[in-house]
Amino acid sequence: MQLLRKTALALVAGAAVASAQGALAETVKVTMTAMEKEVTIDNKGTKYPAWTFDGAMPGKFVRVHEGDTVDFTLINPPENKNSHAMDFHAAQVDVLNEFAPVKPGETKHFIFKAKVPGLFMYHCGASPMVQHIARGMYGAILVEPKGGYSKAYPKPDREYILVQSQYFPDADDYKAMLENKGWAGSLINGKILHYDPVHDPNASQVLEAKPGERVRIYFVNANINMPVALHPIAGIWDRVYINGNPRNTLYGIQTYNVAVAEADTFDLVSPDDRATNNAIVDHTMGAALRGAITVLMNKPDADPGKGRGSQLVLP
Ligand SMILES: [Cu+2]
Repeated sequence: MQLLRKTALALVAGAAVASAQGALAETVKVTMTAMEKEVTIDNKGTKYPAWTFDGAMPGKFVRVHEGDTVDFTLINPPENKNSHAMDFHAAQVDVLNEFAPVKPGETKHFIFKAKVPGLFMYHCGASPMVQHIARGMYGAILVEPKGGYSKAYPKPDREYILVQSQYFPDADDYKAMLENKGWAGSLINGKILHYDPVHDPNASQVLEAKPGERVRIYFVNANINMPVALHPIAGIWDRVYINGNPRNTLYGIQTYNVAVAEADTFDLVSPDDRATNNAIVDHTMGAALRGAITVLMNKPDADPGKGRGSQLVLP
């Protein structure tokens, strides 16, 4: 009787541990539909024949936790003309299997475990890949570290996602894209000077925070050929988490070079005793002046919703 009771207790204890672990690691279902569809690439309404995930350029922001299983489905509807694919940089799988192209009318399903924390790019890998990325099939996936926030990775007051890419007006000339010829714009979250009313009177959005708040920028370089020299004008990056992983932290950085297909996380803390503005730029001047400038206003009456909840990617 005594032995039976001990065994039962051990089983209960074992089940409790198992369910605690189960509660921590989740399966996150993510479904995307490849859509060949026109989008707007600037603040005045210029149209572009994009290829997209779910009709938006960049595709939606995916946020999971280290240890989660991502259960992914890519739908390529029959009305599309091209094969498409999904390549999550956060996955460790088989390029010839999970990342294989999906023909129009077909659907692909795969799962992967997000084992490495950080910020990662995702993109379409169908051929010619240069064209599928240049036409808009890219986005960001954040794998939050298992330990959560800590001294090494403080909780931010605001979070924003910025994805930079190159705009090639001739959407069919993928050879020019390969040679970096004819790129006419730098897109931030899909638009030239998206959040810069200083240089574009048609821009209506800026990032906002209160003075002294810790603003976390999740930055993805989805360019075709060019690294990004990310610099916060009138500020200094308090921290740069290389690949978005708190184990790779740099402090007090003016400019950080983000390689093509790299994603890094940047913390900026403005002075707490006055209102200020920063311009987050690709200091590569040809890219900045083609559209890679983003204004961050640090002011006491900052919109409380911006950089929180559903407003991490501003429209
Ligand atoms: Cu594609």
